[in-house]
Amino acid sequence: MKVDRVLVTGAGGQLGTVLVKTLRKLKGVENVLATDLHIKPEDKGLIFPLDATNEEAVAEMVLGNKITQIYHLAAILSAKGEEDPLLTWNTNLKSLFAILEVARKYNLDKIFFPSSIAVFGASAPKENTPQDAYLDPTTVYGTSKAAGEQWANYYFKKYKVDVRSLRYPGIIGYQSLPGGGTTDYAVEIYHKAVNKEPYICYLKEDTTLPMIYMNDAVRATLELMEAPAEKIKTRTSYNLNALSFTPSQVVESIKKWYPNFKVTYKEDYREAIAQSWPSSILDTQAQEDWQWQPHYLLDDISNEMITELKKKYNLHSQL
Ligand code: VAH
Repeated sequence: MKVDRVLVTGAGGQLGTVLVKTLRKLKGVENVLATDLHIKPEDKGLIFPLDATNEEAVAEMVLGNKITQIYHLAAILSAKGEEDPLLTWNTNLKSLFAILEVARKYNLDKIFFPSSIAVFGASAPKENTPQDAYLDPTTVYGTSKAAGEQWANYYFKKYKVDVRSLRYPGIIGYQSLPGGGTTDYAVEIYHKAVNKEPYICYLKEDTTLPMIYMNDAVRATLELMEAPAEKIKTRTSYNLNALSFTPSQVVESIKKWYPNFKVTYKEDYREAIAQSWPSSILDTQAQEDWQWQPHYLLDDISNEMITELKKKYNLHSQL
């Protein structure tokens, strides 16, 4: 039976950290190659250096390791992306082209390309944003993901490259810190709570955003990628829904564990980005095509985040 050999780019990132561990459990450690542009000291020997914008380097890594699938997570996210728009565009698109060209030239089995709710803008319905809403993103990151979706669809239609994609909401997990996103508050806030420190939230307390717990996000990714090709009817990117909440709602949830948790609100430039995104997402196609169903609600997320972060900070003796 053919063995899947997987390359992950952006493996040191928030999602990559967990996806690599899960893929290794599924496919075998020896069959999952984790790469990133920058290697944290603790990841030396576990994650290998790769500039995903360099097609030659990607091809060498793929051929040298007999790779059959690529999960291309490397990207500059929404908030950080606004600091240097052209770098964001070049990084996000040049790396996607490198991956798509290597997949085409060497006939790889499957490619995963993460998109985001950041592809939506003012023209999309704010509530229950549908799969086929008009895309007018307000950030370079969102623009790069909207363009990337079209290129994924093109490579599927023209070259039969099996590219699959999800429009992730904000991802919340305890295993890794997010970097440069607009939804990062929803992770930072739990770290502050378990350390009994106050938190200054950079979004307004009533700004609703679509979110997903890491375990659901990783399961959705693998369920999409393991689904038979004929079930995948959307080759741009699937809307993915789990839950939506405001900062004040997550504070109320956390207060069930930390009644004295203090949060103040001091909005910054990320509030305008958040305001341009949907409050909730309709993912009918994902439900119909590959039976997507989320599991985690807000209190389930708080329960697991707090339990695991207390262990991470050695606070299990905490009352
Ligand atoms: C960001 N976490 O904030 C990412 C994500 C929907 C948000 O794309 O940029």
